[in-house]
Amino acid sequence: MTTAGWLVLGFGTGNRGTLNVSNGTVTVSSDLYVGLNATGRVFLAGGTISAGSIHMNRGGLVDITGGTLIINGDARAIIGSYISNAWITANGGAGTLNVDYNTLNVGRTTVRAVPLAYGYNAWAAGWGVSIGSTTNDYDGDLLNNLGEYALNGNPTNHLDTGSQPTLSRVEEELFYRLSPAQRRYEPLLSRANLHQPWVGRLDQRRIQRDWHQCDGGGI
Ligand SMILES: [Ca+2]
Ligand SMILES: [Ca+2]
Repeated sequence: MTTAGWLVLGFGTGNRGTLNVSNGTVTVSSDLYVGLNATGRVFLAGGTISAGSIHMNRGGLVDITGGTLIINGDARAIIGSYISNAWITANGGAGTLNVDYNTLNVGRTTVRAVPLAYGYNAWAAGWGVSIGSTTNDYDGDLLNNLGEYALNGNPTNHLDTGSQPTLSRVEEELFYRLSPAQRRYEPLLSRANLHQPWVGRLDQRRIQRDWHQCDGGGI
C-alpha cells in the first residue's frame, strides 16, 4: 500500500482508524498520523511501514511485535518521546524497542521490537535466584525445573507445580488435558487413528481391551 501524501488514522472526533500490517510494505510518502484528533491504532507484526514522518497524539498507539517501522531522517527524539508516553510499544508493552538512526537504513530512523527471549534459559533466568539446570528441583516439590517450565509452574514455590496434565477416557478416545484454563483437549488415541505412526509402537490388541495396558512407547 502506498500513499502519495498523508495517512491519517483517527482523523476527526469520534473516528477510529486501525492499520494491521503483518507483511509487505506500507509506504506513506509524507506524514503518518496516528491518532490525530481521535483514536488511531497501528499493529505491526511483520513487514515494513515506511513514512516520511510520524505524528502521534494521546489517542494514538503503535504496537510493534515484528517487522520494521522506518521514518525519514533522525526521528529518535520524537520516537523516544512517544515510547516514553507508551504510545509506541513493543509486544503490548511487555517488550522493548530498538531505535537506530543511519545504521540499518541510511539517513533514516528504524524502529524494531527486540525479539522476546524464550526457551528454558530465558525462563530460568527470570526468577531472581539461580534455580540450576533442567534436572534440578530447586523448590523440592518433586517436579524438576524442566517440568516446572513445561507445565507453567513456579520453580521457586513448592506449592506451585503449574498445570498438571491429566488423561481421561471418553468412550473410545483417550484425552490429554493440556490446560484447564483454556479447556482445550486433544484426542490422543482412538480406534480411528490407531494407525498413525506414533501409535505404531503400541500393542493395539491390548489397547482395545484395556487402555491402561500398553507398552507405552508411543505415548
Ligand atoms: Ca520444583
Ligand atoms: Ca514449584
